[in-house]
Amino acid sequence: MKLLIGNKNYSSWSMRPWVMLTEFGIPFEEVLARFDSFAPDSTFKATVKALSPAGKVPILVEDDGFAVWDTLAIAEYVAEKFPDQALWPRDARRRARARSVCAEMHSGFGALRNAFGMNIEASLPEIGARVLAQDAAVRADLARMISLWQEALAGSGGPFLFGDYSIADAYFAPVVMRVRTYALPVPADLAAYIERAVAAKGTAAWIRDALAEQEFLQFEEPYRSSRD
Ligand SMILES: N[C@@H](CCC(=O)N[C@@H](CS)C(=O)NCC(=O)O)C(=O)O
Repeated sequence: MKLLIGNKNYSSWSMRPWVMLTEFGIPFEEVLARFDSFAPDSTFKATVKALSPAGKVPILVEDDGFAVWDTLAIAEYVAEKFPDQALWPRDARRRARARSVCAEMHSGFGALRNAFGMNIEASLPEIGARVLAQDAAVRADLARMISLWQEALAGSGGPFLFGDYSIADAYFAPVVMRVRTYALPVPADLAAYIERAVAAKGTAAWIRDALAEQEFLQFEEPYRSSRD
């Protein structure tokens, strides 16, 4: 299997399946479709559209060329392909909840995602404070995120959202990155989860690679004109 991804510092959607596959030790070959731009004539679009008409990363490609795109579809496909691995929680109700929060993440949190693009290398606490002070929709998204995490952890007893590491933790890994970059305030009881999430094998490996990229992409950087 190949996984087509974007730049690790910036590509939050790519991060999810990469972290999931790595965390569960599922072998795959990583293929980088570097972000030059998202314009129709960009190299990125040409590379990606050759595999999926949707034109976005991530894309999972089987050895015979069969492609699956869109993060949730990839997660479900891999979970079905490797049934011996508990990618989703084994318990039916926990699994349903894990799917609920992944779907909520997939289609929601637009204000938070727009205001705080993933940017693993950057440290922008002043932007975090300013946007939160000015934007009620972002505050509401953050409040919902906090209660979602707290409820999941209280229900499962941890150490991850639904007990053992699952797709849900991979799904929220890019949000954990944003909490760090923008120093978003989270209650003390979530700090330990964030530490565990950052230290988890897949996420730690992604962060290491993201920091090694050393690439500044202006079109992904609303708040900076260079790396500091
Ligand atoms: N719903 C898609 C979203 C994927 C997505 O938006 N990926 C971004 C990179 S993080 C992308 O390829 N953007 C290109 C574009 O918007 O043209 C998924 O879950 O995979």
